[in-house]
Amino acid sequence: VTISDGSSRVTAVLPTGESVEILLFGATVLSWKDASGDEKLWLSEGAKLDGTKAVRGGIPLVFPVFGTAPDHEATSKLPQHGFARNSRWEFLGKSETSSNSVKLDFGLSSENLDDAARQLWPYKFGLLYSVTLAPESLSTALVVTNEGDVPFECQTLLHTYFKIKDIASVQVTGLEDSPFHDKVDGVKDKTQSSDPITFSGETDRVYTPVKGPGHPVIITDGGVEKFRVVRDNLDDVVVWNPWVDKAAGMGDFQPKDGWKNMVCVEAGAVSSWQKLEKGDAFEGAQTIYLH
Ligand code: TA6
Repeated sequence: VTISDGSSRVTAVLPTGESVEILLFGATVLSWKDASGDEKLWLSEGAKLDGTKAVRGGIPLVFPVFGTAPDHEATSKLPQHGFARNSRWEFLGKSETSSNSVKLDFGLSSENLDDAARQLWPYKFGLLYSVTLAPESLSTALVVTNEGDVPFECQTLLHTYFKIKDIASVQVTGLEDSPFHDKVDGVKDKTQSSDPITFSGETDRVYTPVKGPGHPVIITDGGVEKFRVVRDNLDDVVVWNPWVDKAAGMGDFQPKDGWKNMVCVEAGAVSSWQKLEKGDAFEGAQTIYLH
């Protein structure tokens, strides 16, 4: 395994050719390629990679709040999706889990936060984010610890942008019969039918899958299975495609018809608040298996 630890990015390449690239800003996975060099994640051509804005694409990290929470006092002043994706993380090093897989660790603590963010959310915390690359899978895991004396509540989510050929022929299965909050029309208590999810317009749904985190959520493209997402301790799955108008409205979303080539399936703990007492830890993870 070769690691190149640059000033702003870390890249790992397995002996069999698979690779992953992480931007220290936001500990954002920018790229994940299979052995043949085929890119698995969607990254906007307009994504800011200079730290001026959260990355549009790859796997941005959402913490300590999903979206905005105006009625949740402690996080009501935070920017959308919190500050983890907008902060500079430290590369803590690698551990080779085998001769042909590697785990890269990244850290962010309240000491690393800029004053503005610390003012908006004055809790002492530690985040440890691990990215594990193996020949047929990519895992990302976040451990949140309360390092202060004051309890806090948080939400966390792995905002994965999957690269697909054509959204019109994509199906997502594994969420059948599950309750969801539809953020497009605001209806909070819908239930998915026994059919797969298909896409014919803006889609923005927070599911709590009835079969639990161990049951795979599968993304097929043109009838071919491309990705299988298995979760650990992340009880919710957000499914998002901005479609034409919302893509047009995001300055960093390029090309403008790129919505046809991406789908977000996001593992998270966002439908309620995780309360961490002094010294408590919360861990949530996803493993994405290829084909
Ligand atoms: O995960 C879906 C979502 O919450 C959408 O509502 C949309 O806002 C998306 O995240 C992107 O949010 P961002 O702040 O990155 O533009």
